[in-house]
Amino acid sequence: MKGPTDIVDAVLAGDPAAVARMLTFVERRADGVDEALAKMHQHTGRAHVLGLTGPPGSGKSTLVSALARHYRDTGRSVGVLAVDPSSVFTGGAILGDRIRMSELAGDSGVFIRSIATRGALGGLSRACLDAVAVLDAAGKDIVIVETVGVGQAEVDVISAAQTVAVVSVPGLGDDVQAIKAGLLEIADVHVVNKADREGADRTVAELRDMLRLSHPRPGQWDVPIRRTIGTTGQGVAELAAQFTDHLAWITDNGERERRARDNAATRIRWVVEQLVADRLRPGVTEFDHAVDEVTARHDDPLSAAKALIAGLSSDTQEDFS
Ligand SMILES: Nc1nc2c(ncn2[C@@H]2O[C@H](COP(=O)(O)OP(=O)(O)O)[C@@H](O)[C@H]2O)c(=O)[nH]1
Ligand SMILES: [Mg+2]
Repeated sequence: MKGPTDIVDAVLAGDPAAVARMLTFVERRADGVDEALAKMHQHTGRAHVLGLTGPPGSGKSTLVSALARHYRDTGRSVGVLAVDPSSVFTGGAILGDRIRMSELAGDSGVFIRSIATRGALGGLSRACLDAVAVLDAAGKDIVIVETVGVGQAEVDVISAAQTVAVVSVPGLGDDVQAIKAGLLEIADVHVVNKADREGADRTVAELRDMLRLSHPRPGQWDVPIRRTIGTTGQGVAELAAQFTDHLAWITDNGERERRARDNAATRIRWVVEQLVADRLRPGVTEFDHAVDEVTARHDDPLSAAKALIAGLSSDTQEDFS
């Protein structure tokens, strides 16, 4: 049975079966997955990572399919990650997404995967960031992450994207849903999907008012509002062009570098926490000794922890050999 490090070369070569397996390893946090990610790291940072978020039913999956088709038509390879917590309750959403996206399934230039929020060991955000890294390393030009815009984990996930699109639809009540959900701050591009429906003008106007209130300071990105019809693909090429403009803008003004640094910091902290937790746990001689000392009041938890961490520095090296 091949482990994560055995299939790194195949992933880097873009082999879809290897990519699928690596993503399963990532989801399960299989042994060796951090070593595999370490090997792939230098091959990442090339993809344009798009985050697409908005309420359930707003047409995100439909838009993702239309975007994927557009990118394929213009010769670019695409990876899609659908993070859909609603599947926890209905069991149906992921299946629905799969069927809708299966029209692209015969194309090896498109790789589509759902990440089950309940199955992701080690946290959803980590599984998702690592999965993005795998698709990036596999040579996908564009990686699209679809999430329902609820909860901190989803916001964390989407913040890892270089360009975040927030999808709204007309006629879901008086207020634009994105405003209610607190998604306004994270939008680089607003999408009003289902523009074929009544009320699209009003939704655009409401968003425009909101954006005017938070009007950009000089030198800030001016968040555009795009109308789309996901089912026909209308407006999708223009939306993709907007994403490209945004990437160019963040590249020029240093924001891309800043997001990359945030991302690197998050990943390092995850691994640091894990390495420490793995080495300092019951069953490890030094740790058990510290437990004895603290229990007997010969030592206190803070001093014991500091001593244990100080003792680590000499021998953590072996983990990376
Ligand atoms: N009328 C109309 N329906 C759309 C449009 N985009 C998507 N839909 C429909 O909206 C429903 C929900 O779409 P889906 O992509 O699953 O939404 P998601 O939950 O945000 O991923 C589906 O029945 C789509 O066919 C659109 O632009 N106009
Ligand atoms: Mg969906």
